[in-house]
Amino acid sequence: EYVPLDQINTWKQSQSTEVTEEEEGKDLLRDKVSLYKGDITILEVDAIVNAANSSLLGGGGVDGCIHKAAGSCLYEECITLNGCETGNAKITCGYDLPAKYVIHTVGPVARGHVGETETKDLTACYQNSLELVKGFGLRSVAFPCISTGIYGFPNEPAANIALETVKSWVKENHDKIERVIFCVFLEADYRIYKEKILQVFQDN
Ligand code: AR6
Repeated sequence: EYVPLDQINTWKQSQSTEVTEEEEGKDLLRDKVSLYKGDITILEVDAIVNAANSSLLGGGGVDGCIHKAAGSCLYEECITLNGCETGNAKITCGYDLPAKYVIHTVGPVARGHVGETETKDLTACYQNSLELVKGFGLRSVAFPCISTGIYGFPNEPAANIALETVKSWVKENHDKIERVIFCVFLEADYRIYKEKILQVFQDN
């Protein structure tokens, strides 16, 4: 029922292209990223990221799924966090989830508009979540497409921000992270990520 990390292909593994001689033995960025389509709550990773709201007390979308799968102890711990500002992130235990931790981040309410503030806030969600991963000594993390559901951030620019922000961070923190999984839920996002991940992670 659960999907362990070693069953999630890295982006390099899922590419059909052969590894060139030049690449052989090199620690490439695309060894550290995966594109996974499906339910984030079944991933057996160190942490999954929740696209929460500022109350951190649950809601619909992926937030609702995570609270349902984690059980009421997650809600009890979330009460003690006193909410979270847009762009920030807070960590809790994973409880009944296969993931050890949940990182709750609050994406911008975009309603179709991508301006400076929305871009800055969504970037901060990915950065601050990754900083928590590092701070807690975690090695694997899965992200949903933050803000692109109920909060209405357009899918393509959101994917660009997710991929570019993760790429820069992984580059700078290479030894701190083993795997970042982009967990998409919708076919439309899968197609967008599949195309862009190739461009963004093609070379180091
Ligand atoms: N696993 C992975 N991704 C999922 C899952 C799942 N089980 N379920 C939905 N998604 P959304 P937001 C995808 O709306 O836009 C909540 O009420 C979904 O298809 O969950 O940041 C919170 O409490 C979409 O691609 O989050 C907030 O009030 C992505 O997750 C508000 O919604 C994000 O969609 C946050 O809105």
